[in-house]
Amino acid sequence: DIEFDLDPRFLNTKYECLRPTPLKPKYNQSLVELLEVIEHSRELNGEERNALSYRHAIAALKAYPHNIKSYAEARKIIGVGPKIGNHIKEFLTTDTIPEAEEILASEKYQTLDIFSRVYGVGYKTALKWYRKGYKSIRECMRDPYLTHIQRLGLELFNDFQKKMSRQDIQELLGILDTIIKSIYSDCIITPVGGYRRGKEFNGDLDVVVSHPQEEIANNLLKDIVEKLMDTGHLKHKLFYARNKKDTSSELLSSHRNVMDKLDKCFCAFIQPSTQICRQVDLIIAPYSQYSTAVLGWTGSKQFERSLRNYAKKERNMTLTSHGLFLNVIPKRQVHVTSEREIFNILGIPWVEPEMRNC
Ligand code: 8DG
Ligand code: MN
Ligand code: MN
Repeated sequence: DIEFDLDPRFLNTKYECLRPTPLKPKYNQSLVELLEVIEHSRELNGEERNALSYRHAIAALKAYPHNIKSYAEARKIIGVGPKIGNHIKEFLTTDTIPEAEEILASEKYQTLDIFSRVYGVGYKTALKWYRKGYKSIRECMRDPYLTHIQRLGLELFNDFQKKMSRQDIQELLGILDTIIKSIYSDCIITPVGGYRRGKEFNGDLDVVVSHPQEEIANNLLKDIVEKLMDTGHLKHKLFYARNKKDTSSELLSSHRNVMDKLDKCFCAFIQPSTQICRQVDLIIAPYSQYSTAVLGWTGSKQFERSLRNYAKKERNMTLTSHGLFLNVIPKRQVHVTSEREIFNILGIPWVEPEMRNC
């Protein structure tokens, strides 16, 4: 057995939020890439539980401080069980993982992978189209039973596939800043999602917008969307939801993995310099929910999941985009005003957004 001294945070946790995970792992990159293929294929087959165990192992390997050298070493990592351990063993001897190679070569995987990239299409629709024998986006477009949003997703597919550089994002942010502040100059506009985590190329732009005055924040989504339509930037509303501003009951409902109840509009937005249609996700947060909304929409999805699980299982608290709550009867809200405060209350060492890439 090889000697290694490791920060226990890298090994002894199933909570990704307890350790920093960089965007580009220094070690185990090709192993991670192969495991990601298997993980994605499980997702496309609707095997969410199985996909999740791959995601835990992948996250641990991304944060691991050197290349894995043996099966025994791999198995010491929480989240690496016998199955994934064996894949790692295969990788150590053959430099690849046969199952990942098979998946990559399979026509079913290649097709489902493409279909599932269409906005609004999950694995079920992708599988349905595959079973109808469709091989390309063009063939899907001839399906007679498309919903409005599926048709839109297919039409926007080419544009949405084009990744945005940080400069593209900055262009969009500049436009949003000007337009939103022309409505209310005191709006607070915070880019979140992959851009905030430092990603070089982004599939969309996620932005949380708030305003110190509650009444203004309540109607902000409608005001912004109208203005973006007037200026011609907003081409299509992909998803639009405004929620009743009733009191605590909605705030306290905290179904796992269900969309939060913040006002939001997912927009197809024309980027002036390229005329490419970009996805911009606008999220409106009341001022009192601003810090939890920013934390909740910064991601990564796996980081968010582990934060919520940690809050629940280790602290008897509920963390959502709406706030932090103590799970006592009746539920009690813990008022927070910054991300750092949330980490402090949860007793989690501060993790920079750039290190939340699990
Ligand atoms: P990408 O766009 O560059 O591909 O990466 P990303 O920015 O990490 O992914 P994203 O799909 O745009 O999602 C950004 C974050 O938003 C993600 O980490 C989790 C969060 N998020 C959703 N949907 C929902 C939701 O319904 N509720 C909450 N609370 N958060 C959500 O994507
Ligand atoms: Mn995003
Ligand atoms: Mn998004």
